[in-house]
Amino acid sequence: MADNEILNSTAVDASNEYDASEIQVLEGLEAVRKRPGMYIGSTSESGLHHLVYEIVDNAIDEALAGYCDEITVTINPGDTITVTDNGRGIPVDIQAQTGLPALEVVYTVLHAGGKFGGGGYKVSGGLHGVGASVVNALSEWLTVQVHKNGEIYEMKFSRGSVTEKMTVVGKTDRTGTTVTFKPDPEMFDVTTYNYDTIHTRMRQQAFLNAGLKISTFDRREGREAADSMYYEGGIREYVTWLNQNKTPIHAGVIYMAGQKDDASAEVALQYNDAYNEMIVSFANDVRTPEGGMHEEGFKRALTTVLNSYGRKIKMLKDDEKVSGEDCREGLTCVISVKLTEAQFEGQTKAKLGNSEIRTLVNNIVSEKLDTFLEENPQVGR
Ligand code: 1YM
Repeated sequence: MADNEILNSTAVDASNEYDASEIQVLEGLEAVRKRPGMYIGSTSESGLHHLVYEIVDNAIDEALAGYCDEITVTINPGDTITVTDNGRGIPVDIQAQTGLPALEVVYTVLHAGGKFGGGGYKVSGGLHGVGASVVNALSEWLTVQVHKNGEIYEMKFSRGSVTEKMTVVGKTDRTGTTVTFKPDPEMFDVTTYNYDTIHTRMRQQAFLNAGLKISTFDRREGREAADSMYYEGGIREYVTWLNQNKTPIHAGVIYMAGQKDDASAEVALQYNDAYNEMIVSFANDVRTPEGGMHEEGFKRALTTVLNSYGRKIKMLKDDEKVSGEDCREGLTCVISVKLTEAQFEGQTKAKLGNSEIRTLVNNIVSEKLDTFLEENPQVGR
């Protein structure tokens, strides 16, 4: 067959919508396997762990939507991973556009997460935020079980392709999603998971999502471990935990929160008797080690409020000014903001660029910290 005939025959197939979407799916996931680093950052240990976080992010989104309060992450023998949640379960109904179960679309179409199925949007999300289909493309095999409508639905994949269509495999009286996958050794330099890395990350996610219980398990022989993280107080408890080996100079953690339009922000802080400052900031549950607008808004408000309070209680003379740095001496602070269109900037995307967040955090801290100092004068002195 001449080249143009191949092109023509493809064109004929493409006139059939189902075939056309199937070709796009395969091309999409093939692109992931060709350049995995573009989707998960790297194919080293960090990329391997990123697979877990992508699946967990979907469960956390379900928690943020208010339908899930328990997530488990298990390293199984053979370094496969199981993630479960007790949310609504990924939709299993047939999508009009594709004629396929939504579950299949979520796991086979690049960037499918959350754009359909009821106007939801992805709030949590890793640096690359690419979702379930990328994990699927980079897994030797992957199985999803959905508990929904009283039935257990199951579907299986290998390297992104469907190996078993969705079927009902049993009855259930609960709802939720369970995903088990084996990272493809053809794709990764290492395939051994580090329990501490996963445990640490999940503890951080539990601190950032108050009231969400996340449990981690290591079921590999000789390395058995189990941990359960649940923080009613969210980032307040994060600050207490960060200060555990320090000496706080006031009782209790100061907590401030607020929201405007689609964005929300919360700040927790406590001073200790050390000299260094520790500000740990997040946007959509993603760490922003280089700070950005949320940290700028916080620092500006903290300096302004402490200076005006100092003048008010005559600790400072009218012409005296305490520098921003001095205001942050001994400070331990966690800032967490959630917004729809986070702009991560800088070479390593480690900085939040949305300027409306600077205003939001500045307003919250200006207003609430001032009120706090008025009500707790002993803390200010
Ligand atoms: C262990 C991994 O993926 N949980 C999960 C995912 C979804 C839902 C619930 C869900 C979302 C929506 C409606 C909605 C997803 N659904 C989709 C899509 N856990 C895990 N739990 N009903 C259920 O967003 O409206 C993508 S992820 F797109 F199909 F809706």
